[in-house]
Amino acid sequence: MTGRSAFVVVANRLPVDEEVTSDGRRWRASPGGLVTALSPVARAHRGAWVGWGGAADSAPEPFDHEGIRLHPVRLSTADIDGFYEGQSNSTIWPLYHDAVEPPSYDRTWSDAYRIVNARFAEAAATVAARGATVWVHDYQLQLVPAMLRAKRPDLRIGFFLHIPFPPIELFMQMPLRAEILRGLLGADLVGFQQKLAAQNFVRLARHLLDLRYSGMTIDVDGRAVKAGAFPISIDPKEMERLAATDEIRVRARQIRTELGNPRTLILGVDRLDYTKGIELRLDAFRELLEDGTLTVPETTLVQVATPSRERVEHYETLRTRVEREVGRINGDFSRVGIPAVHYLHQSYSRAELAALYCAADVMMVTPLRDGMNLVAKEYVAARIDHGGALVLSEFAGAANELRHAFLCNPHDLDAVKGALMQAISVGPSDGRRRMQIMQRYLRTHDVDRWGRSFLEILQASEGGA
Ligand code: GDG
Repeated sequence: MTGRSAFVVVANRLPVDEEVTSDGRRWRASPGGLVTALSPVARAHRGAWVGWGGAADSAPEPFDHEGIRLHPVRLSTADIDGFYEGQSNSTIWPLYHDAVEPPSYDRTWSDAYRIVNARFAEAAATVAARGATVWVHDYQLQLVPAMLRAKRPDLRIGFFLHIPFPPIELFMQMPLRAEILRGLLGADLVGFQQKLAAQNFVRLARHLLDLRYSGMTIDVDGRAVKAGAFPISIDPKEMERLAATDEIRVRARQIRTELGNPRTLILGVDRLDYTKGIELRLDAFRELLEDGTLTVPETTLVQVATPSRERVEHYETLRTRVEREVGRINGDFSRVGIPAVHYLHQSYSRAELAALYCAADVMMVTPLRDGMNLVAKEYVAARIDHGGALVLSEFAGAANELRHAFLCNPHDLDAVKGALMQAISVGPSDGRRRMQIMQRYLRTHDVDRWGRSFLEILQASEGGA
């Protein structure tokens, strides 16, 4: 078993993107919640990472990247269509997010999902040392735990779902429902962002497979499978450090100047995804401009919408809707040289994101449903000046922890407008107090603690044979 790893992460994507250019191949760190959260944990364990490199039909030999041994898995163009864009992002993603867009079902996607999950399980089985701990991630790989256990009963297997886990009534829509549930039950520990999600899971095990549970432990043919809530977090020190540099301070001031020094700068940073509530945020802003509560140029909205899943139909139509609405607001309310909304369909460096966080008076995080939402936590961590205010949807997992944000129901437009206006007009001492309380919370509930608490409970589980 030499060369195999005692700790293995299995995730759809490697923590890097492969770019195939005319000069050959190069790797760059990829954005996204999972990578941001997991790289430090994998590095601390000197682990291996099994995942897809991001380019079709390419799987180079394993290589080391920033202290982690990376094992690329090959996905063909057909796999990407059926497994990734189909079953993962057109069926499971919308279904698990309360079906805020209707999920699509297609038998060929289910087949592709099985085949690709088996490939990941095979790769993990090859990479893991005897008795190793394997941590499988997210909705694309829910069949992997059981497939891996069948091949390697000696392993200790954990699974963490980064997105919500739906209530029984919704989950029951899924054609692959029993297979997915059995797949997850192949793990020793199944982790969720929220307690409610973990409860949905154990109840589903009884409802669908007639399994008994006691507390949060399910009896699967004599094997104990634990479920639990492990709210993910960030490394707040990274944001604090960035925000403290002269470069970021200067850049934050420069951003405000470039925007014409508005009295109030409102910011949104999201992947361009229909779960993130970008449209309702624009609607709230438009109504406040229409009724004169807010005015341009005193107020400006900057919306960073990072390109995401562009070949999936719902995402294409969302982009059209968002861009139409931005155009409409700007047509009605911009001045020459001063747009009401700055819409940026681009990806930025961490440093530029930190500068935007530091520059913004109000951060709007208004998802219709979100497992956690790391942007909300990053914004709080970046405000080492204790300035700024956070508007946060009650339907983001982060709302259970960041109780001193201006919380709102994203399905109630008046509530969103109310929370935004409260955030804009918060007094300096109240605003400071709220930020300080949330920052103290994040310092003690960081991503290290998330990783450690999951792995401690996983190590204490029955584990492999
Ligand atoms: C899933 C769940 C859960 C965004 N734009 C850029 C960029 N980002 C970074 C942010 C943040 C991350 O991506 C986004 O994380 P979120 O948590 O907000 O959202 P998802 O991508 O949907 O993540 C979510 C998460 O997994 C972790 O479990 O919280 O609920 O949906 O870190 O800063 N990073 C860079 N450039 C960008 O343009 N560098």
